[in-house]
Amino acid sequence: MTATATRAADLIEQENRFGAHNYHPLDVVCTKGEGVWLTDVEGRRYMDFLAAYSAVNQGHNHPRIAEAMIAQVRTLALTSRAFRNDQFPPLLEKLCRLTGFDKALLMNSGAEAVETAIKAMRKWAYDKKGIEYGKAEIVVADGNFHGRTTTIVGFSTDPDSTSRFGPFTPGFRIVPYGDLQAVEAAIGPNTAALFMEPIQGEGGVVIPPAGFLKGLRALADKHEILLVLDEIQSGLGRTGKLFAFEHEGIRPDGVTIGKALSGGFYPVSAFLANDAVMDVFTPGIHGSTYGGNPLACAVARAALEVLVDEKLVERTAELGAHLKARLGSMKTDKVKEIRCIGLWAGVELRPEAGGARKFCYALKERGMLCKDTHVNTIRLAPPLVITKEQVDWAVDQLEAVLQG
Ligand code: IF1
Repeated sequence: MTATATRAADLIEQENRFGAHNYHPLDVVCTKGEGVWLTDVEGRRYMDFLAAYSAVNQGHNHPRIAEAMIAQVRTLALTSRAFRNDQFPPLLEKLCRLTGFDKALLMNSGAEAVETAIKAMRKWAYDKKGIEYGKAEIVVADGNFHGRTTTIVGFSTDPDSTSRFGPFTPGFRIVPYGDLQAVEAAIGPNTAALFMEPIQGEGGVVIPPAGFLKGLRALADKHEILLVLDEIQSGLGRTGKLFAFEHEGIRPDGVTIGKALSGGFYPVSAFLANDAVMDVFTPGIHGSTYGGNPLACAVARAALEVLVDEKLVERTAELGAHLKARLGSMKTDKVKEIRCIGLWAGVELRPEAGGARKFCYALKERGMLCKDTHVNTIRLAPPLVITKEQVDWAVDQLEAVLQG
């Protein structure tokens, strides 16, 4: 095996030989991306219906973001926050003006934004709410996915995530997702905050009952605790709104974003909040070497500009309604339930269908890439630049494999 191996089988063997086996990917070796398309090393083209878990909402290798990245990388890539840089302030202002939050704190991966939110919720509880130090509790939902750090997987209910990685961080109360009574029952004198996804992605695009987010807001207000939402996957257009929480006309006290914040070019994440929460952070108590670096900021600014200038949120609302209608009229006896919001769908199959993965393989043969989740669900999440004709083509392929 040499480093110049080109055929897919050689690359897969090389990966298996030298890489940790912490994933089980579909055997498609991608080498090029453009818009909704991925091309593999054998020159086959696929329509990407995963969009890197919503990181490439703007489409693969968007030329405008690529230009911004190349220009910045040739100028200045990293200073660390020990010094200031000229790309950071304009991104902060753009983020705050676009989202309506007072302040932004920049990190890299989604998990780091979530860790930042956890620190903010706890410190707010001690500094502002007067909870006894070390006692703060955060109410979270079962079926959640918030990342892979040891603290975050400690409040996961997915046995794959928690795997034998304990002992875990205390201070989390897990309640059934969508159950407001259970949320209220879990709130006690030491509760700092409610922290959830407004729609659960890994759960298979689980949309909570109508009124759930509104109810969370009301409970947080009643008990004078924070409501913080993880919009790392649901945010920045995926559901046909900039944020999923807008569907219920509420505003959380803080939100985590990541993924599409860089359009897939670079890991950029952020915790956004109002001053009353963000001012718990004082110099030296939190940060990251790469957080807010000039390259990340230039890329994120371009990625946000593309989202706005190409009206991707509005497009998604329109095309999402079309996708939902088309999925709903598929002729197949294999589907148990379809959950769809914006350009995001979980097609849950009946257990008798034999699992979602074989259908993902069949779709790959037809030139469409998507990912199964929780055994029986095919998850659909194309780049938001997809056209109506492409949506139609994709649903035709899905219907065909589900009839087979
Ligand atoms: C993997 C899932 C998606 C997220 C939310 C935080 C993070 C994520 C709501 C952490 C990350 C990813 C990570 C990816 C698979 C993926 C995923 F299936 F596992 F749940 F998208 F659906 N909050 N989601 O969805 O962000 O630290 O990864 O940047 O392979 O682990 P990160």
